[in-house]
Amino acid sequence: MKRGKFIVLEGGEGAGKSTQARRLVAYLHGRNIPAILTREPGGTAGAEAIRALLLEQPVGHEGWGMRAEALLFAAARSDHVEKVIEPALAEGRWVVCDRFVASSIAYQGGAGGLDMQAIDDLHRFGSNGLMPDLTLIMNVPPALAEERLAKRDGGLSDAISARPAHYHRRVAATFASVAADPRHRVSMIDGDASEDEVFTSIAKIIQPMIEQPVRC
Ligand code: T5A
Repeated sequence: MKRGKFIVLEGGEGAGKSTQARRLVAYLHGRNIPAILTREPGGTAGAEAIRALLLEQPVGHEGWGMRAEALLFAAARSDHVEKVIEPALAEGRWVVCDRFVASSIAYQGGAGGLDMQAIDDLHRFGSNGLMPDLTLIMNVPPALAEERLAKRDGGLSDAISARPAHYHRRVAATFASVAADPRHRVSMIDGDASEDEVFTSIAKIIQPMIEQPVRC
């Protein structure tokens, strides 16, 4: 059985990741490529429960410390990789995932101040160091992302997206440095265009992966 491809969409909140991830799976299905759409944190019942712990802000909860936050993301990822991502890849299906380990590097590492080696070590322990075949980092100006999210969510935010602008500037700067790391196999995508135009850029990047024989 040929192993499937693992494609991750990354970037700041409101960059258009979920929109393009859905389109990508539909595009693959249209080419008779078996593919699943999943997300982080989440993708299994347990990881979705951890997502709620991380992102919802119950009254009286003082928030997680950065180390606890990194551990919770890594635990959710471990469950997701073991139960969903690895089995799908092994069965020859492509996996399109909305966020993965680069988000931990950007949010808990670069912006949260944790040691990058610790994030790598958690990933190696929790998820056998699984890396995507391709990471698409979607880049949009912060003001545009805010405008899109205000339109969609009416100003509501979660525990992480509500952090101050300087935190999100560090997230963006760290994503830019992830792009230079060959382990992530990054293509940068300009998200400041219509949904169709953005998807055309993504399809151009994906096309050679479809034409190449899938890695064994
Ligand atoms: N996190 C996550 C960590 O800190 N560490 C980790 O390890 C991980 C995995 C997850 C949060 O957790 C953090 C990061 C996050 O803060 P989430 O729900 O996955 O939360 O993340 P968000 O990025 O907040 O997801 P969003 O759904 O808000 O953003 P998307 O997916 O980038 O944007 P999307 O596609 O939903 O689009 C937003 C709106 O814009 C419109 C859409 O229709 C939608 O209304 N839109 C466009 N409008 C015009 N032109 C385009 N090209 C458009 N594309 C989309």
